[in-house]
Parts: sequence; C-alpha cells; structure tokens
Amino acid sequence: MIGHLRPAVNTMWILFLLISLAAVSFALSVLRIASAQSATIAATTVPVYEITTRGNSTDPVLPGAIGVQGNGYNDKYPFGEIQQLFNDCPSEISIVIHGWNLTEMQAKERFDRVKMSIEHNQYSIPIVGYSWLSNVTWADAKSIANQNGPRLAHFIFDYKDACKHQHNKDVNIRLVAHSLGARVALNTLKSLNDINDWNTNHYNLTSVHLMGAAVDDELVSKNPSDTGDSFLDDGAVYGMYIQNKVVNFYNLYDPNDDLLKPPYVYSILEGDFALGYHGKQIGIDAPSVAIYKDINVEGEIPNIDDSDGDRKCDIPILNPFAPFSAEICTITAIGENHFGYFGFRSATDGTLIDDGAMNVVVINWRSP
Ligand SMILES: [Ca+2]
Ligand SMILES: [Ca+2]
Ligand SMILES: [Ca+2]
Ligand SMILES: [Ca+2]
Repeated sequence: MIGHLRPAVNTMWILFLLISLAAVSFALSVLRIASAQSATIAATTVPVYEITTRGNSTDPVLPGAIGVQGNGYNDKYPFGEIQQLFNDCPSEISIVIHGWNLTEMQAKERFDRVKMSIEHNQYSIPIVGYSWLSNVTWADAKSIANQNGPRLAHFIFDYKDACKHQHNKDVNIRLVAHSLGARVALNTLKSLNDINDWNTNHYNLTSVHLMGAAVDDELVSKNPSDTGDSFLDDGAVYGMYIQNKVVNFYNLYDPNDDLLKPPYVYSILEGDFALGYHGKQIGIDAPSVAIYKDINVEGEIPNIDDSDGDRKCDIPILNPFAPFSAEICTITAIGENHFGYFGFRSATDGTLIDDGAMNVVVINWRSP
C-alpha cells in the first residue's frame, strides 16, 4: 500500500513546489514592474519655478527678476520656491524664455508644456520659466526683450555665483528660448559678458537652444559689419558672446514655419530672413562649428493646428474671400505651426500629444 502511495505523494510535492515557485516568481516580477514604474516616475518629475520682470519692465533701477509664488498652469502644481533653488543648487537647471505677445497665463501654459515634453523624454531637470512683458506691439516687445538681457544675466550670475561660493557647487545652466525669446537670450549673453565677476570666475552657459528664433539671421555673427542688410538693423551682433560664453549653442530652425518663412509675418515686419527660418546667414563671421550648430527640426513639428489646447487654430488669418471676415487656419502641413516647438497639448484633457522639438533639445543635453 505504502509502495503505491509514495509516487502519488512525490507527484503532489513536485506539483506543490512548481506552483509555489511559479507564485514566487510571479510575485517577484510584479515587484520588479512596480519598482521599475516608481523609478521611472521619480526620474521624470520636472519641478517648475518661475521668475518674472513683468512688473518692472521699464524701470532701470530694478534690474532683477523676482520669484513667482502660487500655482503653475491650470493649478496643476505649486511653483517651487526660488529661494529654495538657491540652497539646493542641483547639477543643472534650464531657464525657459517664451516669445512675443503672451499674457502671464499663456506664459505659464508654455512652461507647463516644456515640463511635459521634458518628462516625456525622461530627463529630470528643474525648469525656471522666465516670464517677461511681451504682450505689447512688436516694436515695443523687441525693445523690452533687449532690456531683459541684463535682468536675466543678473539672475544667472547671482545663481551661479551663490551656488559656487556659498555651497561650493557648480550648476550647469541651460537656456531654451522660443521665437522673440531668442532676443532676450542673445542679450543675456551680451550682458553676462559685461559682468566682471562672470568673466574672472570663468563661468559659462552649458547650452543655449533657440527654437524658431525670431531674430535676423546675421545676429550670430562676430562682426558688426555683417548687419545692415535690412531697415531695422541696429548694428548689434552676438557671435563673440556665443563664442566666449557658451559651451554648446544650438539654433533649431524650421524652413516651413508659417510665421518665419517669407513672404509672411517676419519678412514683412523685419525685411530680412529669420535665424529660425533657415539658420545663420551664409557668409557671416560665425562662431566656431564646435560651439554653434544649426539643426533643422521641421519634421518635429506635426501638422496639428492647436498646440496650446484652447481649441483654436494657433495661426489664423482673415479670409479675404469670405463674406463675413471668417478666419481661416494657415496650418495645413508639417513644420508650419510656429507655436509647436515646445510640444502640443490635447484640447480634451490638457495632456501632451506630441513633444515638438523638445526631444532634440533633450538629445543635445544628453550628448553635448
Ligand atoms: Ca540678414
Ligand atoms: Ca538684418
Ligand atoms: Ca490654439
Ligand atoms: Ca518630437
């Protein structure tokens, strides 16, 4: 009887062991997935800070930008405390500069889109949104953009220097500027060059990205005599500052950008080609190729006409053939949406539907 039972018992034991092993390995795999997920979430949370000069845009006595309290776009999260960032001194931060004609609310929307796009690319770096008074005429906005150069430079120097001398930490600073924000960025480089302690400490900017830059295509020259090809030129060029103050400078351009490509808005306003339309002007005295790079990102701007999720076409024009001044949307092809470089949000739930050219920015950050 016992002899008959033994094989049955053994079979049951083996079955029990197999089931137990399967259960344990299943449990382990669940744990692995769970920890992988939490690691991914932890690695891709991008904190957002904001500083602004909107309240003191024309007062030369107040050069600095101030930290903004309260919540980010759509009350999704509270802004980080800028004073805390002066204590934390992470290994790198990015400063994001928006373009022309945005309200404070729209500026927050842009910073949040950058946050989502960077998170989508699984890169963790604090964003400091730089909000400036841009919702004025084009001419006034250009002049205010110039005046914001010393203000942002002041903030960047203070930050770099405080982290270096109070906490003995080197913080890599990365600038990202869209459209007319490129004018703020270029003037920031110029103003950093004017700060004596910036130079004596051999500080620099780790990277600068211009996206859809709404500045003339010769402004990255080192030689002022390269300007003068259009009626509004002021003789200023910024190539020497790029050469001396920036480790890697990227100009992300798009030949099909509806606002930058001739014969439309930019060429009407400025009578020249935009840097963000086709890259630097041929033949200028440009910074070295090791530092300055033009990158065509037309293919990163999908044919989506609403990037900010407000259910309206981002670049409408009045239809001259319609009887009741109906608007038509100019965006009908890849590359055309000037407002898509930071990414595209869903009009339904506000989430990211495309990262625009931000994946190119993150690739550059990862492999300088
Ligand atoms: Ca030109
Ligand atoms: Ca020009
Ligand atoms: Ca829209
Ligand atoms: Ca993309």
